[in-house]
Amino acid sequence: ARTPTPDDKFSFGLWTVGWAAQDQFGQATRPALDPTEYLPHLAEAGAWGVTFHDDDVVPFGADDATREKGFADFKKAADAAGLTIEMVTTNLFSHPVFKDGGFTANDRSVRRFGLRKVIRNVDLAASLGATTFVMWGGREGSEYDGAKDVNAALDRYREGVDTVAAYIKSQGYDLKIALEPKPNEPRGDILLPTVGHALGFIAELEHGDIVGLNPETGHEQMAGLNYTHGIAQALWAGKLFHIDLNGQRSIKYDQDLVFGHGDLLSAFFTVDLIENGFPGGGPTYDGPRHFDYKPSRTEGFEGVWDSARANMETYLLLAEKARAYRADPEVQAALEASGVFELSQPTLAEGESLADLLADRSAFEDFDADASGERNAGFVRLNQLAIRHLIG
Ligand code: GLT
Ligand code: MN
Ligand code: MN
Ligand code: MN
Repeated sequence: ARTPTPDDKFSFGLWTVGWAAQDQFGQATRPALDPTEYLPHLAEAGAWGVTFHDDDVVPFGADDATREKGFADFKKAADAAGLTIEMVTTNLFSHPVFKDGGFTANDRSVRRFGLRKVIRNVDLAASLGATTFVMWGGREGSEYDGAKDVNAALDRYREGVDTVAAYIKSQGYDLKIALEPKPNEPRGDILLPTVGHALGFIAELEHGDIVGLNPETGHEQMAGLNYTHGIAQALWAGKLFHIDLNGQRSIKYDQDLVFGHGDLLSAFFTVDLIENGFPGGGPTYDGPRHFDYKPSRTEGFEGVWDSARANMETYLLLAEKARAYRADPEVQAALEASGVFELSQPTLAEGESLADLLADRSAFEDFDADASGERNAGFVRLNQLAIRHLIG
């Protein structure tokens, strides 16, 4: 159960294992290989899928012939390795032209250029059979509050996403857009900083039915937020279209560690939710288990493949633990005793009106709030059972 199979639907961004480890302070520590060279290694490690930005495969500004050949070669290599191209995304952040954003740059000509780049990439994604189109707006934001009209920026963001979504529909592509929130880095502050902000944005779209989320573990945790709760609310809203799993230790720069190498207990409950669903039932996630991590700068190629494997192994180990946790009668009894299942019961009975509630003396006048307040919830005991399964 610790050896990944295609059924596990593990996928990797090409930019993860392909990262040459150049950072803000130092040069690359690994050479960049030809994009196609990563694919057999990913497949051998146990991956089922691969994802990429346009510019990961063909350099920015390449002429049409180079571009066509680059993507054709890549598709051929993916097929040969048996890897599915499940998601494609656009680089609207590396070239200096995007220094103030793609869809929300103050400069209108940049926005028109960015939109053209994305539309071209949508055609590519559809032609390669991808079903998710991620939009990470890393440069959509500002360093200085006075330099960005946020009202206008959100109007332009909506205009951009709606234009792309309408185009997808008009072409009949089997493609959904997944917005990826991040609070900061590379911009001082990024628009749509969290899952919640992005859900609020999607509700304002005209074509929001095909727009959902691609939440990344570390991005929520950089904001001090609970990733498992974030994907839970996205699920509840019917908007969990894709996930970026990785590791992060507390509020600091984006670490992109291996999944589980950050907050392990949080990772356990993330896997528990993805694999086992909510305790009381409800919507479930069926999409790729996509990793967006960076092999640490200290690693050579051996470490690149060790770390790729580590993501999948950690996920499978946690899935094993989470299954045992849910199947444990003691856990089930503790969930019951803690009222976790009771939460699925509506607060008003079926057919009960507010007038009925107001007339129910047992709900208020005769209710013993003090006694209720003294009740032991048993949540700590329940959590310790999770710890026992995790490290016992
Ligand atoms: C970039 C970013 C990631 C996004 C990728 C998709 S690119 O590496 O840090 O979180 O998922 O654009
Ligand atoms: Mn990240
Ligand atoms: Mn990243
Ligand atoms: Mn990501």
